[in-house]
Amino acid sequence: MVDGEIIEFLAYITYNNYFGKTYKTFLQINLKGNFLFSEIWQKIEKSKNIVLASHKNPDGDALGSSLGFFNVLKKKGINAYLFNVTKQLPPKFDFLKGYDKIKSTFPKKCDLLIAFDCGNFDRLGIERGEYPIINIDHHRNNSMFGDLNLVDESAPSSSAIVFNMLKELNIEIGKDAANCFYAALVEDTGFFSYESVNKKVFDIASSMVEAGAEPFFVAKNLRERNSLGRMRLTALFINSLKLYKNATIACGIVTQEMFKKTGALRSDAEHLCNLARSLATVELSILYIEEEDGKFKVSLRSKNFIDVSKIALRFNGGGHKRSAGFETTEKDLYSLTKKIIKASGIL
Ligand SMILES: [Mn+2]
Repeated sequence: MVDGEIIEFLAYITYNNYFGKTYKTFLQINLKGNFLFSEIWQKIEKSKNIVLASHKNPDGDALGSSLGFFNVLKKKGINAYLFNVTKQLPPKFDFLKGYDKIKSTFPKKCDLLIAFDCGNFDRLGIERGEYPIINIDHHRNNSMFGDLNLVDESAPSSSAIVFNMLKELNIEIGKDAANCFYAALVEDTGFFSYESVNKKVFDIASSMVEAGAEPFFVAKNLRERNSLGRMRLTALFINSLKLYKNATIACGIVTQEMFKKTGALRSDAEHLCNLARSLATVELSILYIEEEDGKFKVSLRSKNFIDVSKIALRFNGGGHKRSAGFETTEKDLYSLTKKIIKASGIL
């Protein structure tokens, strides 16, 4: 072999990452020793029409990780297109720089798609095109739909993975991006209250603040700007709650009619499943949201021991141990609830 010659081959790679577990990915390794991070960055530098995409009905992590990355690229003079299929984005995140640039139409030109916080390709809400895909995510059972998959289910947020990669690559982050990454982190950890929170999470939060993130600015914007519609929707949801199995299971619904009645937005329903779980006796919380097309989005939350990602997987969904979900065309919610309870193992 000639010195410096690059031999590329496809391999299944695992190696230790920041959070102590392993990345599993198919990627091309070359004998010069460039691994996933630099592989990703090289692809970005070679591409002309980069699309940054996140899952439909995006949460703070989906928006924060993609917007943060957008701001970093912008600082580097690299232009990217922000895409999310959802027409009405949650206004809660409108303080994040670049929010107003997110488009719900897929651009005509794309030679690289980067998916953020997306457990499988379907959640992007688009048809698969000819372009290569980089998949950056932390969901359990990620389907590894990318050509490069930076997937770490032990990471507290997708933004933590992105932030860590940028630090490793010595790329300047800046205040705007740091605020996006930090907002994503606090949203996905329930402001540092979930099971996933450990010293490393605080370390990464601290290093985001070092990079310019402003905790008070982010908290104020995320927590002190609720609409009256959201509060009224919460009231209707609480009235819909039913408890089963000695009040260890809570089940509630949000219908299209309830959205209309209260003027609440789709994103105003996102907190309700956690709210039902907060009842002292509840281990499993189930939330049905009726979508505009008549389908139901089913959200699942557990408190101590049920792995809801496994339940969601049975219904072709996914998520995390304590937070997961799926979509269904089933109209008989009573029998669906029975099936979920059966799958949960609480008898
Ligand atoms: Mn996430």
